[in-house]
Parts: sequence; structure tokens; C-alpha cells
Amino acid sequence: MDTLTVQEPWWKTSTVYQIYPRSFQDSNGDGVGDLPGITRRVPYLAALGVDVLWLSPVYQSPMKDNGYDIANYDAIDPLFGTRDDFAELVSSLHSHGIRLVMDLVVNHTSDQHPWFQESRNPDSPRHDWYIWRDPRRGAAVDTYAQAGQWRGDEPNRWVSAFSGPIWTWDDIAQQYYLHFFTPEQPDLNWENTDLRAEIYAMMRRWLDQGVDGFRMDVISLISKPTDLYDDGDGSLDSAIFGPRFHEYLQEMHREVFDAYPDRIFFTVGETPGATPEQAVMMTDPSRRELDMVFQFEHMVLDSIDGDKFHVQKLFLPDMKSNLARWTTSVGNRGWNSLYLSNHDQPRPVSRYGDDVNYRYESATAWGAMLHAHQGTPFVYQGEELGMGNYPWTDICEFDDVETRNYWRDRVELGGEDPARVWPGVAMMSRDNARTPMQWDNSSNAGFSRGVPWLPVHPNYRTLNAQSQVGVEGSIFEFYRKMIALRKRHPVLVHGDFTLHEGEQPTLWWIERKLGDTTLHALANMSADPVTVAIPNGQIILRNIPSSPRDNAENEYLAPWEVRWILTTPITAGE
Ligand code: TEU
Repeated sequence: MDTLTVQEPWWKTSTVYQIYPRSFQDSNGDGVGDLPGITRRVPYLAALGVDVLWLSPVYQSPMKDNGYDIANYDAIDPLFGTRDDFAELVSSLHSHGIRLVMDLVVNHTSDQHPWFQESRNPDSPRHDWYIWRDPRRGAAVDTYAQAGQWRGDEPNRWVSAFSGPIWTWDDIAQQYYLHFFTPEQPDLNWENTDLRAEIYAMMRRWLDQGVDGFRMDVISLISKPTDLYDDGDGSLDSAIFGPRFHEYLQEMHREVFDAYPDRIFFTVGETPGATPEQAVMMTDPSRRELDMVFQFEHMVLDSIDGDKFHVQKLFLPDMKSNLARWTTSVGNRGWNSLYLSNHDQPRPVSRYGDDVNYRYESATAWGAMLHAHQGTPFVYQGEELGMGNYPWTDICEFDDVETRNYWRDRVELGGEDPARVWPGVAMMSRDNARTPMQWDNSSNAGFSRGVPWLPVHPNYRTLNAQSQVGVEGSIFEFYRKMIALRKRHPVLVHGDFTLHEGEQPTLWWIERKLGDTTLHALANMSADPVTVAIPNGQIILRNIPSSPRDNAENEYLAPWEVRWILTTPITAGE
């Protein structure tokens, strides 16, 4: 093993698994997943071989955005369990060698947080902890747009991430407050020094509980741009990376992580709107900001006109070149995260693969090509089983606030043809990722003995963990093998990256090189065979069994076939 590897922080060789607690495992029959449920499944995570668990929010919350609206940063919501349940989870994870990363949601809180309640009093020292503005002078209070949502004298006409204005009037404060997401998620005012100190202290309290780091929700929005308060239109795209953003991250690093010189933490910032150049600024270790960030460019390649619910089939070369650009430009100067799915995105096997005819092949091909890039891979619960989008039939079935608001704006208020809006909503809704985890073929897929908060996918009788764990040829076993290979082959972690360009559009071919070792990852991302001269070498991962009939083994790739081929001076040319 090269010396580089030895000195590298542990998160470079890690694979992260994300759990959305509501949907993972219910233990008390209330239909919602909980902490004891997760603890029960730690051996499953250990079997998969992941190193880190990222837990979506479990803090006390009115659940207007399923926990991304926090009312008490130090309390576990009773829906999920108790502090003791949390301590038990930490100790079980650690005893299995798995680290725990918490979701840190500090761009905003819930409107039920005591800070916000105090802030509504203009005389309170906490008034300045949120962002309050007077109505626009001279503007009539009316309902000129989107009935019921706008008053007309909002400080400006910026639109929130989940539809409607970013301003909500508060009768007690007699002012508007700012919220980039729902009105129940008021934005914190990071300009306030006392507030920042309070957030850092809260983060240290979690690290003192044994937590190993944070995934930072929409961290790129914490420093508000100076023109945000001007009269005019605008959207969140222009609110990212405000003037004090890097200063705040560096201060957080000093105040929180530097307080523990003997521990190496893991931080990943969720940064919608980031470019590779900004990612390098945030993740260059010498700048002491973050370890890695989630980029979003590759998540919008299939959307039309910047509307996430208006989608077309992905043009694969766009994905290849996007991931290649991020890999080469962030590369070793900073560090990349690698993901195709999370709790906000539809299921990749349905979005990019073929969940009708080639579920196993396409799920494994996408997984293996993603993991062949340079960065830390993230697996979202159920991805390792090939779970797909839910067959929605009616808008009433959705729970997600983003989906419901979009439908309201477009169809109910906007008068658009429901038949035109529906396919994009069904394909892209965040609830596709949030249906319960499919554990076995018992009722409710073994997720809950009560009534699940979202419906279980009807395919659970055949598609479930029980039918895959330990079963050769399953998606789970493929992921397990792939995750283990990262540990054995430093080329996957450190190797230089090249994308073979100008190839057939459905062929994806990546080369990684470290010293004398070359790893070829190549896949046919379609249902039609692809003819290609496949390099000789040791096949360390493949999703199609080789067969005696396969006499043209090295000349073509079967539908959705992926191979990882290792060539060293010894194997080359064999
Ligand atoms: O998401 C932030 C974000 O950018 C969302 O607008 C995201 O793009 C959208 O969900 C995709 O359709 C984070 C969390 O991941 C999300 O679950 C929260 O709802 C949001 O922040 C507010 O906290």
C-alpha cells in the first residue's frame, strides 16, 4: 500500500449509507420508522460493508418537511425514540465499525423553535436571529398573484423553493420574515454573532455524544446576498454563496472541529448551485472548510427549462461528461462526493435505468459506473436492492410538501392540464425515495406492523432484502462486492481519472490509473448489445455471468453489462 493511503483521512476510502428514518424500519407499530428500528438493522449495514451512516434528521420537529424543520436541536423527536435509543444506536454502529454522521439543518429552523417564537417580539434580543423586513412602502395589499399566497407588499417577489413567496407576514412582529423553503421554516440570520456561537455550541454537544460529523443541509444558502432585500424578482439560484459564506465555514471549522484535535470528522455540505471551482474552494483541505460537497448539476441534466418536474429521458453523454468534469476538476485538489440518489431524488433504476426489463443489470451498471469515479460514494437506502419509483395513480397519495405545492400551483391555481403535469410529478416526486424499505415478503414488507405512513411498493413480495442478502446474482451482493473492492484497490480511491470520449453514446468507459495499475470500468448503458474491443485483464467485478456460449467475451457487452477490469504489468497482455 502506498504511503499516501496511510496518511489519508478515513472518509476517502469510505462508502456512506444514507437512512431516511421515517421509512427505514418501524419498531413500535406506529407506521413510522424509528431509532430502535435502525439499531435492529445495523448488522444489515455491516453486511453491506458501509463505513458511515448519514442519518436524515431525527430531532424534535413538527414534521412540516419531515424533520428538516427543527424545533429543538438537542432533543430526539418522540416519533423516532429517545436520547437513550440514540445512544444505543451510536454504540451499536461504533461496535460494528460504522461511523455516524448527523444531518445539520442550520439555514433555517422550524417556526415552532423557541428562538423563532422569541424572535417575533421586536424588542427581544433574539429578534435579530431571523430575517425580518417591513412591507414594501406604497404597495397595495392585494392578492394579485396565485390567490391566497401573495399579499402584494412583500419586500420583493422572490419565489421560495417549494412555491409561493419567500416572505410571510407575522401579526405579532408586524413584519415579514424570510423563508427559502416552507413558511414553517424561517431562515436564520447568520449575520448575528450570538446565533452563530449558539449553533457551534450545539454542534459540539453532538460531537461530544460520539457523532462523527455532519451532512449540512443547504449550507450554500446561509450567507444571504446583499441584493436579496431589493425590490424585484429573484430565485434561490441567485442566493447561493453569499459574501460571508466562506468566512462562516472557516469560523465553524475553528470553533467546532478544531476543538477536537485528536478526532478526524467528516463533513459534507449540500450545495445546490455549486460549480467545480466553488467545490474546490470549499473542499481544498488547506482552506479548512468542508471535506466534500453534494453538487447538483448532474441531477438536473434530465430536466427541461430548470423545472425539476418537467423531465425528459437523460442523454447519457451529458452525464458522462458532467461527472468527468467534476472528477477531474475537483479531483485531488479537493474531494468529490458521488451520488445518484437520496431522499430528495427519484429512484435511479427508474429514472436512468430500466426497471421493467433490466432491473438487476441496469441498477448494477449505474452503481458500478458511479463508484468508479473519484470521490466518496453514497448509497441511499434501498438503492442496494434496486428499489424503484412507486406506481402513483393520484395526487392525493403524495405526502411531500414540494410535490403537493407544485401541483397546487400548476394545476389547481395555474389551470394547467393535469394530464400533462402528471407524468413529471409521478416520476420526480421526492416520495419515490421515501416509500418504506422493503425487508421481506411479510405484510408491509417487514417495515411496520402498523399502517405505513407512505404506501409500500407493491413489488415488495419479490423485491426485498431477504431475497437478496447472501444470494449470488442479487443487486445487494453486487453492491457488497463493489464496496469491498474499494478497500482492496487504492486505484479506486487515488487513481488518476480519464473518460474515454468519442465512444458510442451508450458505452461508458472510464480509466483509473495509479502507478502500474489501471482499472477499466466499462458498461453498456442500454438494452442493445454494444460492440467494443474490451481490454484484457483481471475482471474484478461484473454483473453478467460469463457463459460458455459467450465466445466473443472480449468483443461485446451484453445489455446493461458492466465490468471492472484490472490490468497490472503482470496481467496485462495475458
Ligand atoms: O434540500 C435542499 C434543496 O436544494 C431542495 O430544494 C432540493 O433541491 C429539492 O428537495 C429537490 O427537489 C434540503 C433537504 O435535502 C430537503 O429534504 C429539505 O426539504 C430542504 O433542504 C429544506 O431543508
